[in-house]
Amino acid sequence: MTGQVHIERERDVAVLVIDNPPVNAGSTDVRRALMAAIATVTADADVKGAVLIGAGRSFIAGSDIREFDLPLAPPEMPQVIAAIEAAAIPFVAALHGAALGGGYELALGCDWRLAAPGTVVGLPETTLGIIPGAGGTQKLPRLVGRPRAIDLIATGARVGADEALGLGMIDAIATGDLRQDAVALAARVAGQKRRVIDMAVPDAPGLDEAIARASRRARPHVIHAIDCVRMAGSVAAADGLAQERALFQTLRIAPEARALRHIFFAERDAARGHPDRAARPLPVDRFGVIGSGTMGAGIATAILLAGKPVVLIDSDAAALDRGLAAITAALEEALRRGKIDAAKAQAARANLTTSLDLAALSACDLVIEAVFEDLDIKRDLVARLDAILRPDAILATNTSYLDIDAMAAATSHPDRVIGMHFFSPAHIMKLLEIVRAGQSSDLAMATGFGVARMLGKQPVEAGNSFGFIGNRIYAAYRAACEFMLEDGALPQDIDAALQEFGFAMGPFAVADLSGLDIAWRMRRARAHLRDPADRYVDIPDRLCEAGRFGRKTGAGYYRYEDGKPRPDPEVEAMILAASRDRGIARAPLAKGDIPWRAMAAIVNEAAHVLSEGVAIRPGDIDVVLVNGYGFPRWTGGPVHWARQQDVAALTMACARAARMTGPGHVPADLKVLGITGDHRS
Ligand code: 3H9
Repeated sequence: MTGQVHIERERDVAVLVIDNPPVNAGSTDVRRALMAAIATVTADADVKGAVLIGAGRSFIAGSDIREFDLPLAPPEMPQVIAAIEAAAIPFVAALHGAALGGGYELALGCDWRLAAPGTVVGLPETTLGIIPGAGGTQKLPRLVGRPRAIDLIATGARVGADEALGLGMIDAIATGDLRQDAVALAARVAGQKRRVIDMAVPDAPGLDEAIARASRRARPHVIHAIDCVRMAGSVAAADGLAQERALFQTLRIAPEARALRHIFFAERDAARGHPDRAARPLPVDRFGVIGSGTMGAGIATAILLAGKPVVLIDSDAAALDRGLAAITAALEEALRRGKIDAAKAQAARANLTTSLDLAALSACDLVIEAVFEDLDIKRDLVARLDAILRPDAILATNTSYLDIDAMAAATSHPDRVIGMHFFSPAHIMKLLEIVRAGQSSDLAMATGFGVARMLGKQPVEAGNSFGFIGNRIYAAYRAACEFMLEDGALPQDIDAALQEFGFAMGPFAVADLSGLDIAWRMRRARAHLRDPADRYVDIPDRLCEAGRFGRKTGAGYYRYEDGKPRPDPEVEAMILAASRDRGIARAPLAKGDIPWRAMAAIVNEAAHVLSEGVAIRPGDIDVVLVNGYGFPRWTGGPVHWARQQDVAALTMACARAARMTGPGHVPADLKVLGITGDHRS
């Protein structure tokens, strides 16, 4: 044994077992141990071949990205790979679990690649703001051609074993025991070397198209990755490898890669929920969903796609039929896109039961209600479920805003009530806020997190506050954008500036897409709760009064022609009138002011959300905004972004954002978010 690599012998084949739980990340210690083990086996004249294999659940999930903020200690991965390539004996990479990034590059340094069924291989570095740094951009094109290599590297695709075999990324899939098959292969090819780096880059059609596809809206590091792949085969191999490595080293410590690493770890932290929670999730096999509208049908689809049975309930037969049609269409789409195979699609359809009668939920382990967003309707439903659900069943509400304590008070098991706030379309969007109401038990919360994992969602724990984490912060952001409308900007100015900042869409394009009428209805229902001293922008009300509900009516903040948004002079006139009626002298906003004001509102609200305990970690806020609200991932989320700004300027902007909202709004203490000025990179 050499540190984290054990050497075992199977006759004249040496098996190097990499053992660095949980995922065998390629840390400095692993690289050192590998280097020493390679030296040992290559110095042993009795060893005719070697197998590299991972202990535990993976081959190597990639380089240890926790080490990426610091200078990398020797030996670096390219040196380890060079030692394998220089060896006289063949090396077989025996892959299982994940062989990603540096792990797959290590496999590309071996002479043969054998994978267990279910292995995932690929070069996901671009998702972390970097490019492959140990030969990936130079070797993958030699196996799959440059166009396909560009597609795979630019998207960071994780490729299943069958597809990888078809593409040539691996040589074979093990039919028996992976280790034994790999040892047999190494013995069979004793004396042969087959270095990928020595192979020619095959001519493959479609290079220009692949470059165009991958370059669309690409971040700068992706463009670097494309350039490296283009270089493969057209420069000497050593030069290609050296250029790739130099770029990797520069990108690794750049702000964007740091931000993406932050969000990588924040997502994993968030998925744990409250750190003090000891309860283990209850097993959930039978699900019920009440309400077959857009959300209910989407949630039912998500459950079916995870291979679990669902009972879908609606009190209205026509609505139930519509829900069923939506689910059938979503499953067909998943089949068409290759997300499931025909057998899984058929099993999913067979797993769906519909009923008009709540009594059909009596055997369910978890029931998610997604009925109309009205507290009285929900309370009445919850009360009726008391007599139907098993006393140990968990009841989750998919409300976006309503008070879950008020709902839980209608049942005799309030400890079993939690919020599960899905995002639309629920079978596609990854974010899932798991909401802890006043009496939610640890068991119910742990079960909510367990279910989120089962559904492949990104869970984040939230407290029971109006709008939870995401909608509450988004409301502050939208309000700040509406203030800017009144102060001098037009929807298209604000949308363009925020898109340029990195948002997937501007707030007014988003509002048009989701429909202005829903928020209008809610504003009217809650009008009595509004502080009359708060600044209230009535432009959205004016739009709704004019029948402009957004895309679905062909007009909202924009006019839609052939589905495309166009600035509308009628809207401009309404906005000018609104400013005039409030006595506001409009003045154009500087371009940089728009994102700055919007971000100050977000950061201020985020700090309130954290100090009130609605979010339990600053990083959870980043995870919510990035996964549910189109916030640019490459900034690391609003909190990480805020930590890179000038503290005094941001503090002033946040105070101004609070002041502008109304006298009842106070500037938050940004220190709770860790905004101290020490994080700037
Ligand atoms: C790279 O390789 C660059 C090279 O080109 C450079 C060459 C020199 N580092 O996700 P999970 C931790 S860049 C450090 O919950 P799953 C993770 O934080 C890398 N830690 O499990 C968690 O820790 P904790 C390219 C890592 O089963 C634990 O492992 N590779 C790394 O749901 C379990 O993770 C990638 O981008 C890492 N690389 O998913 C792959 N990976 O328990 C990144 C994981 O303390 N990893 N951890 O919270 C993944 O995609 C998933 O972790 C994986 C397992 C699919 C492997």
